[in-house]
Amino acid sequence: MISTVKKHCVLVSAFIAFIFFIITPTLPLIKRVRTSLVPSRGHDAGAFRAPKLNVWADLSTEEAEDVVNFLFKKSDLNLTRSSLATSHDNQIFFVEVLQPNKTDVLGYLTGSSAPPDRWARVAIVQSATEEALIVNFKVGPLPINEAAEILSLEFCYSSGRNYVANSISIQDELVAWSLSKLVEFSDITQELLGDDEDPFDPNGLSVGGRLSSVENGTAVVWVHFALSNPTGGTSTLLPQGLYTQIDASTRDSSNWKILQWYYNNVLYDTANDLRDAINAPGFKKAGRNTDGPWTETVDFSEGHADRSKPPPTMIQPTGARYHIDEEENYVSWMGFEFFMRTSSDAGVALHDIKFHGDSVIYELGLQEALAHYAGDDPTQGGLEFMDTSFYMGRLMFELVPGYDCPAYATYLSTSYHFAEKTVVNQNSICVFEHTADYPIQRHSSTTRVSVSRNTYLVVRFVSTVWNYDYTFDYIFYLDGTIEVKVRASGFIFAAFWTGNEANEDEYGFRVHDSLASSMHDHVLNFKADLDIAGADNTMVRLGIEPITLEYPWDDDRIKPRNTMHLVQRPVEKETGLDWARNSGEMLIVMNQNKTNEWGEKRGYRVQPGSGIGSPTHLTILNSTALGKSALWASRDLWVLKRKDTEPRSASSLNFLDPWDPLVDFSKFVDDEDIVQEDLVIFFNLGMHHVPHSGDIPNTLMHTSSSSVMFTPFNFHNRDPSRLNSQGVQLDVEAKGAKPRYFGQTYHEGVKLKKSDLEPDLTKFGGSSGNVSWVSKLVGPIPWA
Ligand SMILES: *[C@@H]1O[C@H](CO)[C@@H](O)[C@H](O)[C@H]1NC(C)=O
Ligand SMILES: *[C@@H]1O[C@H](CO)[C@@H](O)[C@H](O)[C@H]1NC(C)=O
Ligand SMILES: *[C@@H]1O[C@H](CO)[C@@H](O)[C@H](O)[C@H]1NC(C)=O
Ligand SMILES: *[C@@H]1O[C@H](CO)[C@@H](O)[C@H](O)[C@H]1NC(C)=O
Ligand SMILES: *[C@@H]1O[C@H](CO)[C@@H](O)[C@H](O)[C@H]1NC(C)=O
Ligand SMILES: *[C@@H]1O[C@H](CO)[C@@H](O)[C@H](O)[C@H]1NC(C)=O
Ligand SMILES: [Cu+2]
Repeated sequence: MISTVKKHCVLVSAFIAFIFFIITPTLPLIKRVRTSLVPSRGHDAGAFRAPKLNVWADLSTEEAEDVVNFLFKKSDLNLTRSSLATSHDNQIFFVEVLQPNKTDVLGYLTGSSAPPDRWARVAIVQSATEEALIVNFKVGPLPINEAAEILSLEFCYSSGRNYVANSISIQDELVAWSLSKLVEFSDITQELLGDDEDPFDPNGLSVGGRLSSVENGTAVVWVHFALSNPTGGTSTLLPQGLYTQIDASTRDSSNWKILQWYYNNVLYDTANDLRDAINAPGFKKAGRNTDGPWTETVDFSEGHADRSKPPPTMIQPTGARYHIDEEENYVSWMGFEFFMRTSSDAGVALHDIKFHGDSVIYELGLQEALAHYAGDDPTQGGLEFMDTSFYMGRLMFELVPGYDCPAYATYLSTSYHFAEKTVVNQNSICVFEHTADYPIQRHSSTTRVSVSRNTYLVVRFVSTVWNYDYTFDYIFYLDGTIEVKVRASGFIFAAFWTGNEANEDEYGFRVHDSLASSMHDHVLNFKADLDIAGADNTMVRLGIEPITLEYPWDDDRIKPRNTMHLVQRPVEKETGLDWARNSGEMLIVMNQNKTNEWGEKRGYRVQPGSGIGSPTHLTILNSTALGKSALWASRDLWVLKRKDTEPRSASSLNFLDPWDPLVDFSKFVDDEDIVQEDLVIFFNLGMHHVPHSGDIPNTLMHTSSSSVMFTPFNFHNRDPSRLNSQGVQLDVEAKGAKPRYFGQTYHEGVKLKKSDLEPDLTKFGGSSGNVSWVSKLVGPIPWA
């Protein structure tokens, strides 16, 4: 929202998932839609069909509408239509599918029972009552008929509650209050931050808030002043170094107060103290940050001479080799099969991943994406974001063909049902095959060379959470490996640089006039419900360890021998684990009851993938800001017994009550036996992000990536990629080489259209997926 006040214009907006959050006065709350995945190019829509229904699919628009109508018939909910609702009414936040219990799905997948009943889950913003809450219900079974019920939904929350106190209910009022109140301090902002700009300039000052404490659904907030930039979204690079604290710890705004001020490393108890200081001789002003070409993400100037030639690109001259059932969101490629589904908060998850008919993973998906900052000012010092609170699925915007994904990819659309409306995000998932620049296998011998191409399948989506863009990939390799990868780009959330010599470079590095980078940890939690050749599995730690041994065949002169060996240690109880130092331990999930032809237990290894270094966990111990809301972040991964009552490690509402969150992950880790049980691994991707001058204007994806791979380990009798990779064997003789191709070669007469190389982008953002509308609904973009 952009609201202008007289001199010095103060645009009050909010960049933090907290107080100012998603809800804007003129817009409905949240709402959810069925995810329909609609191919738009590159895919031969034949008669390919999934063998089963996608029982995880989100609600269709019709189902969602039925649920909404049903809710409005329940007078005890006392619902107001979102278009009319104020922050003192009850309204529908979102409607989406309630994921079925695995217990009920397994029978269906094995053919022994009917598909489980479909239920919807509903979040209601309950603000008509004295205590503002967000309350969760389940509604069903679907389709809605006389038997349909609305029931409290708490089985999936370790707190045992179905509600959380809603500190964001006061957002609208707080924004309005701040707008009117902060104008009283225009003399301060004008003196410290002012210049001759038009006071009604939309690029004027804005403020954003960070919750510094939450209690009973109300809050104390530190706000900071920044320059706003409605088009470029650069306000996180334009902090102005002035901060003030607002006490909004009651719902009644007549009790709200401006508390302290902070400027240039000095804390002032009141605004008058700051005024006195300003007027005293010798007062030192900090610098300012102003916008300019330095924040532009693109440089259109000439650059290197060779930039004028377009670079090499990937094409798909003979059509797609994967198959997608668009109705059921089911994909088949080179022996892999899986279902896709979306959720409004966590984007795309995969289900029932099989490789050559064997079960590998029942569920693979994001749970939460945390960014935790540190610094010596009141904003950075307590800043953290839990990005599902912004509804990352809904923030999956349209992908740019030819740039985000190859031109020939299949693009799928998703939809969500928020505040009685369906939002469609056009072309927000892409699926494509790609051939790596390196082979998956090669070998030269005296007379023979063999090389196999490394072709893999990618499911990709991008979630833009205000200043940050996360690109998520699920990658499938020909040997049965499955990789989960995240890369971040976008604007850093920078700190104001005061040039304080006492702690120079303690939390980051100076990157512009009065700007410092701000160290932070990214930790993204994923669930992998592994079913390695069946649901009952055991996690084995395979130690690679030094040892001193005597072998009977060794010369007495050199006995004993220093060497190394393998040690297997099954993990017997639920626990957290870290990637071993020097990779001295492999983590392998095995099925003790299924062996390969050689009598070895079939397994999949869980390992850091091809990111920058090992994935990280949270550096901060017992974070003051997070409380108990993200305890999964303290280790690299957790191995737990799967339960219907623990479907998610986190809730998008956890930030509203950090010390008594809806889902307290630590309660999942309760010492249960996990040998040959149905295991779940909650693992973290992450990076310690210490931005430097190269993060200006944007963080680059190759410096901010993290990945975990699931790789077959004795799962097969030999490498299965031999059967599906494509390549050449050369027999080299005196007369020359005789190539023998496996798979097919390209043939003459391949015709390319320009759009195969450079898609027509003039239709981008057209049809139903109006990015600007969606982003306005969501909130983060317009603040920027
Ligand atoms: C229903 O909500 C309205 C506000 O929308 C409120 O004024 C009224 O008191 C509520 N009724 C009940 C019975 O809670
Ligand atoms: C899933 O299982 C839990 C725990 O047994 C149960 O409370 C819940 O009702 C089940 N969900 C559905 C949709 O049946
Ligand atoms: C929150 O509620 C509790 C219990 O009702 C009360 O003791 C406490 O003072 C309240 N805190 C605030 C900040 O209102
Ligand atoms: C699975 O293996 C365990 C030993 O690891 C054995 O005790 C159990 O009987 C086996 N179960 C089946 C169904 O074969
Ligand atoms: C964090 O909390 C744990 C458990 O309460 C405690 O053992 C540990 O000492 C704490 N660490 C720090 C740095 O406060
Ligand atoms: C997108 O939506 C916005 C706001 O509703 C509207 O102003 C704009 O014209 C729309 N753009 C397109 C391409 O439909
Ligand atoms: Cu970062």
